[in-house]
Amino acid sequence: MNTKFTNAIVRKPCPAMVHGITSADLGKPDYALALEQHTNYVSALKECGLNVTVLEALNDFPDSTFIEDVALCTSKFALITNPGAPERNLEISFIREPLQKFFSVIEEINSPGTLDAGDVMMAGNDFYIGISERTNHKGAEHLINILRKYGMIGTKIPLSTMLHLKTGLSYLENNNLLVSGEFINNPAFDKFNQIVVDENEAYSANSLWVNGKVIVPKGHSNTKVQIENAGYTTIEVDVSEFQKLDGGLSCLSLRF
Ligand code: CIR
Repeated sequence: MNTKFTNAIVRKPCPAMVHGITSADLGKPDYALALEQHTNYVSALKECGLNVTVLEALNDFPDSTFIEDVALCTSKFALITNPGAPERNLEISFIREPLQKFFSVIEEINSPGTLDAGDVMMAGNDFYIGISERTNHKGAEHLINILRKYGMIGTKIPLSTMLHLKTGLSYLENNNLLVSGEFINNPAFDKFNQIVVDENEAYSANSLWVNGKVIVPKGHSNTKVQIENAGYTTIEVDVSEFQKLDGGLSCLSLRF
């Protein structure tokens, strides 16, 4: 099955993003620069052929621009998650309506299960689900049961240091997987052709395949060259202000 995306949903960053959750120690984001970078990110998605719906900023939710965490979009259904960080949990109230424009079936994860979709990596009909500080076993098992209804498979991957599964892994289609840190040599990923990300470019393990092109965070030339050597065209986008909040390229959109 060849994946092809036609749409993306993004949410503009809000001024309160400077108070977002972070472990990065890279300083506070510059809001004006973040807005500019977000615009460039949207342009890159359009360059990959996507129609992009840009949702208004949610001023009460500093991390709401990381829209990937609140929903999972598959070829058969959309799912509203139950984010594991209490200060982010209510972001889900604002995603149902935009999803309803595109999906007739919307599933959801309920408490006590928690799930951030940054912990979910789709590889065709196989979904890998990180067990993290945000996603618990109950949330992952609930998702696995939902996937099964649609003929899809979910596998749990326990995390030890990463925030989210996709902090350290990106599926580039064609059986190619970008891997870093704790995921290197994990037997769960043996079947993939692995592109191992240099430790000093670890942030670029979150790169983004969209319709044959790969968006790479600016300043990670080694990863960029490795991805190009694997046969992809790359697009560089600077997302430094989002990195300051532990967010990467995939976190900034839903693609389907
Ligand atoms: C958070 O801690 O929730 C945000 N500051 C960053 C979320 C990044 N999202 C992702 O990796 N999918």
